[in-house]
Amino acid sequence: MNENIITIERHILEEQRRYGGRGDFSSLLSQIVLAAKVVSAQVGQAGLVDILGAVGNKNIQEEDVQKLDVFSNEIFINALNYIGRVCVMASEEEKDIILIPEQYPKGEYVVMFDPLDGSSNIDANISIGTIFSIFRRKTKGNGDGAIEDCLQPGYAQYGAGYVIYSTSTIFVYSTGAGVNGFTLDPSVGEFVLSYPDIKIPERGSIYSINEGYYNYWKRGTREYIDYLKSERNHNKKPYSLRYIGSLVADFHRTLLYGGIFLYPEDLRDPKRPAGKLRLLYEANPLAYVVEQAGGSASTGYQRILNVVPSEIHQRVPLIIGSRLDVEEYEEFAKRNNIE
Ligand code: AHM
Ligand code: MG
Repeated sequence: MNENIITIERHILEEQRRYGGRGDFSSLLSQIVLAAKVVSAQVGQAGLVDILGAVGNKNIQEEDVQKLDVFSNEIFINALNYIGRVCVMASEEEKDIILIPEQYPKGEYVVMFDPLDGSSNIDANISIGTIFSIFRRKTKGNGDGAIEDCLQPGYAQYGAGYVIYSTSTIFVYSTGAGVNGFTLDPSVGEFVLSYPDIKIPERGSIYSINEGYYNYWKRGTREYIDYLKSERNHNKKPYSLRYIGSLVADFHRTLLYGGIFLYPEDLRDPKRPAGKLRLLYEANPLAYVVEQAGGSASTGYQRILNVVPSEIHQRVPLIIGSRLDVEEYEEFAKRNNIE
């Protein structure tokens, strides 16, 4: 094998050597990689579901065909629950925290994930993704973890990343020493380093937001988007709009090309003023990655990683991307509460 090829397993091992340790964190990451490969294989088959059997029906082998987000959720739970490295998990797909079954040992780490984000896009063959976030436990001992292990602020993350299932499957992660991206080589079933040490440009020229909600946005957000579309902005020409509506895909483009992604608070639904995205499974891990790449993530008023969660499915406005673009939005957000 060519010694210049860096597989993700080799990368995980080299990081472990650099930091020392018993390899618990490495084996946890390796299980996440394994789950991502299984989900990737299944996502690749998604277009055949209509031919082999519709969701909720039996497929041609008379097996139940599961919805892909339910399937992915189970894959991630099953990959992590028996390895003895995790004490509790939380998933966007599950109402309550997920405890490790009694028969398995409990470990030091807490894992939170969105197993298949953007799954409503599957039928249109649009990219979707998995997002994950890892903390160390706060509760003492080596028994079950608890909700307080899950409700830690994002700056305490030990590692985070995402997988994008697209023309290729790409695994991007950070453990606090930069961000690296790996592309799955399906012929050998390995992720190989393809985007070493990713850095996001300081400023971009693309904005990404669901502009259909313009009339529900607060004043600062409306004025900011008007400004980006004008020639008054820093680039002296209108920003381009790109919105896939699949967070991992919109984020991945923003990370590579620079610019800003926004899912701001809006006045659509008084019961849901903080937008749509979830702090624990979406905002925190992506905020960790973007900061490791030199970018920023904000609610508009504070750094995402400083938000102290009060419940596991908490929503939060997410403004994320190039540092100077996010800082500029924060200036406009000061006018958000002016009618
Ligand atoms: P999901 O978790 O139900 O899949 O929804 C999250 C998705 C994100 O991928 C995307 O950024 C957002 O919903 C798009 O929402 P909207 O259609 O309101 O623009
Ligand atoms: Mg989601």
